[in-house]
Amino acid sequence: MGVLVFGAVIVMAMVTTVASHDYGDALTKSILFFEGQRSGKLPSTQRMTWRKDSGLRDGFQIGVDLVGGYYDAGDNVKFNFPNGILNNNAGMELGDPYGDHNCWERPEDMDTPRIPYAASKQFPGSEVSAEIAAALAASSMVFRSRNPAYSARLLKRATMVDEIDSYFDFADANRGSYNDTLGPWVCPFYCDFSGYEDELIWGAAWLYRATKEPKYWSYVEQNISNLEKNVAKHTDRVGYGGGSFAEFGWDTKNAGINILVSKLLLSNSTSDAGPFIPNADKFVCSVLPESPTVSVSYSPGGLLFKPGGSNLQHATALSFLLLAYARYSNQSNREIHCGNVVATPARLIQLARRQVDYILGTNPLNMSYMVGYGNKFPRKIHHRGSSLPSVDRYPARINCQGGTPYFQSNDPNPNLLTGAVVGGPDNGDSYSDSRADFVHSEPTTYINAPLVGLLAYFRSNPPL
Ligand SMILES: *[C@@H]1O[C@H](CO)[C@@H](O)[C@H](O)[C@H]1NC(C)=O
Ligand SMILES: *[C@@H]1O[C@H](CO)[C@@H](O)[C@H](O)[C@H]1NC(C)=O
Ligand SMILES: *[C@@H]1O[C@H](CO)[C@@H](O)[C@H](O)[C@H]1NC(C)=O
Ligand SMILES: *[C@@H]1O[C@H](CO)[C@@H](O)[C@H](O)[C@H]1NC(C)=O
Ligand SMILES: CC(=O)N[C@H]1CO[C@H](CO)[C@@H](O)[C@@H]1O
Repeated sequence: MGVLVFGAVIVMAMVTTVASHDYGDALTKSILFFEGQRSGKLPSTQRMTWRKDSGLRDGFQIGVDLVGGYYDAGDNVKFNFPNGILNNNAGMELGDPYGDHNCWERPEDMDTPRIPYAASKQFPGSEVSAEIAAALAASSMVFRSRNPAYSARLLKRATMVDEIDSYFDFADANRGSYNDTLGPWVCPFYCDFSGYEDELIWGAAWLYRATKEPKYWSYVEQNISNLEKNVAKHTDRVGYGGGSFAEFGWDTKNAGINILVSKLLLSNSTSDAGPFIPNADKFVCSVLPESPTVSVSYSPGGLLFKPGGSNLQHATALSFLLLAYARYSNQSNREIHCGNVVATPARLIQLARRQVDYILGTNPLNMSYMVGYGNKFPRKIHHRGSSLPSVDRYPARINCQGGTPYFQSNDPNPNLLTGAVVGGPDNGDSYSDSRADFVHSEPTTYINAPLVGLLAYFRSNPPL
């Protein structure tokens, strides 16, 4: 009897594991990850306690306080383009990426030059400034009901900043790419291949949603056709069969713009769809596996693949858009047609959930790609802080080259960067768990960011 009950419990547990994931647990962890990426003075509420204060003099050499913000990935540079996170002024990047990448050092010990790069009239960086405006506008909406004062402050920063009139106006008035301004300081790290025009429209679209000011809507409407004329420029220098409408990530915003604007148009039957809804539909058809115009690929185990490094950034970012568009389409009762194939909102949500489940362990290796979720997950992630002993355990400084033995070690990382999602498996569903293989083993803020949104949805809308 005892054995039977025990057996039944095991079978039930197995069924539960296969059928669904603990999205709430994964959501909590996906947010916790960002605490491990924090730079500057850590708050007293810091839960990832193996991390300590770092970069406490960032910006001081130019007399500006640039302390704080986030490290974008497994290194100690604050690249602001993929993060879109405000420090002060129009900070574009902080750190010397070459010096930093040549060292394997804890952020708490780093001693490579902390060079600040800020956008100005002479040194434009429209994509970074416009991305910051978009991030501020979107965040102001998130905090509007819970913390109206903070929300108002965020919006004010997007639309009105110190000596700069507004991040958006500054980006638009001083047009130029940070790619040209900073050259080798951002390329090959975060080269902007798609230009800054998409970020200007993206910034205007978010500002329109946050403020409802007609000038931002005019900006979107008047410039979108130029944007769509540009043939897809390639992310990470890798050729790709999709069009501009199929691109979405830290560089190219096109699909995000179309879906964001579609939400406004779908809820307003009097307005003209313009190029937005048709292009949003084309995006869906480029992702749906059964679509005749699919341009992404899928591994045998079902994971979405697109050219370019850190593949899970594509799986999370595109799934997030599919989910958002499915919900807008459902609210307005429409289906998407890809040739003869009909994409219902339910099908798009199912596809997005399939990607999330794959990441959490429903895959041929039964491996979760989120550190600390499930019992089989990456142990040797490409992340300096996670792989070196913590300051608590080893208070003495570990210098630039002093970290090399830890990088080369076959031991698992001593510090769990809980919630970090790595670049992921190869397109044959294999994963080597190698610290040196950064394309697959490095976590990044832009893999996790869209995943937070997906997990929040699946946490409150579990599968039937
Ligand atoms: C950014 O710089 C890289 C390297 O010089 C170049 O290949 C790329 O085309 C540039 N992007 C744009 C939009 O000009
Ligand atoms: C709906 O669209 C029309 C035409 O574009 C516009 O004048 C109107 O303000 C929109 N209504 C809402 C509620 O957004
Ligand atoms: C789709 O819309 C229906 C009717 O408005 C609603 O009941 C349902 O919850 C929606 N489904 C999703 C997945 O949003
Ligand atoms: C993954 O889990 C399934 C179901 O429990 C099992 O049949 C399979 O052998 C496992 N695969 C690996 C590689 O562990
Ligand atoms: C980046 C860009 O081309 N912006 C244009 C958007 O539309 C306005 C109004 O037509 C133009 O003044 C901008 O130059």
